[in-house]
Amino acid sequence: MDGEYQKGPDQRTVKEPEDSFVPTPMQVAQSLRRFAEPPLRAAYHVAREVVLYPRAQRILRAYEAHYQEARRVYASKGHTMKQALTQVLVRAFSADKPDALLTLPDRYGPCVERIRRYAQAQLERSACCWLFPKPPTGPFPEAVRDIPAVREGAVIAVQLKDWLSVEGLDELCDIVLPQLEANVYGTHLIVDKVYVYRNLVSRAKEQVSWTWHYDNHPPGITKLMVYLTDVTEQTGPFEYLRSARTKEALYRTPTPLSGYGRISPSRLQRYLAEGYESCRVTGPCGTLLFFDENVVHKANVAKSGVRDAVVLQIRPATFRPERYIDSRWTGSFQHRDFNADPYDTVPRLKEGMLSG
Ligand SMILES: O=C(O)CCC(=O)C(=O)O
Ligand SMILES: [Fe+2]
Repeated sequence: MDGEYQKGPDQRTVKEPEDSFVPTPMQVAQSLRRFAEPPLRAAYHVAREVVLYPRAQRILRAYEAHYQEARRVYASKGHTMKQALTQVLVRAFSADKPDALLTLPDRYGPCVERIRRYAQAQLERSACCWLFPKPPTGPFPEAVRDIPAVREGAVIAVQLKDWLSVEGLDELCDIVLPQLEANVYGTHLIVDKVYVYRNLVSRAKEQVSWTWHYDNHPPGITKLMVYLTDVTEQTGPFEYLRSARTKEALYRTPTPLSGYGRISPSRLQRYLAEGYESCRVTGPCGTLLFFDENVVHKANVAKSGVRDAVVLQIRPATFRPERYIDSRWTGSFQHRDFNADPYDTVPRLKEGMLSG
């Protein structure tokens, strides 16, 4: 290994995205066929792809250049990469399994316990949370469990509103992120998003992250997920697709701007027929998952119990942050997934979201 972090996935696992902006003759034919059906919608899709293609390519190039600059800055301060990870894909860590890439020291357990206690208390109070999908507006009773839509199983997840005051997160970052800076990225890192949420037992239709997808973000943006409850097959584990033979996760090349990359049921069937299998990550409270957002994955609705988790979306930075989590560069559910300009670290509200 030459110390280079190669983000590019193993060619064997690369699949072209369904919504790729590089139209193959087949896609062009499909687009033309769509004109004959619901004409306005098809015309909209074709026009959108044509208009967005150069912009999507510019974003990918800008992220790549930004990453190179972030590595130059990190190296210029005398930091060296201790080892390099060729591909992030999906990795699970726990305190009792030593791993050269990431060591979880003794203070990790108490740190997770602090986060767990805080998150659990907040996720039970209606005033502290958003519900997904959003039920008709309140007034809501004080306890989340008493909200009629929750009792009826119409809610999939409860999301914490205030990501900045979660106790223990700074310490979690101080434990994990310096190791990822030195062992994976070779750059300084910032926490771009904090998501704390609970997957509930629900009979609502699986949607967005609860269907098979890849996040479709520029390379270099990854996620750390820490389970805050014991997670079994029943309580809504993280699930991903991997090769049944090599156990390597399935990676999809991103095409930013076209939304999250949904994997259709027929596409999933094809993957399974081609030798991929699904893997549900179970484990005790404190299990830590580090994953590339462009692996094919999904969240699960709990069949019993609940699953609480904190997710940190991280990205390289061209500066050394005083704190990894800071409202100057950290956002949450109400913010856009990523900014088109990699140097723009300000959390930008999603359209239609009010601050706070
Ligand atoms: O909650 C989960 O298990 C997965 C959520 C997800 O899709 C993501 O964090 O990108
Ligand atoms: Fe996702």
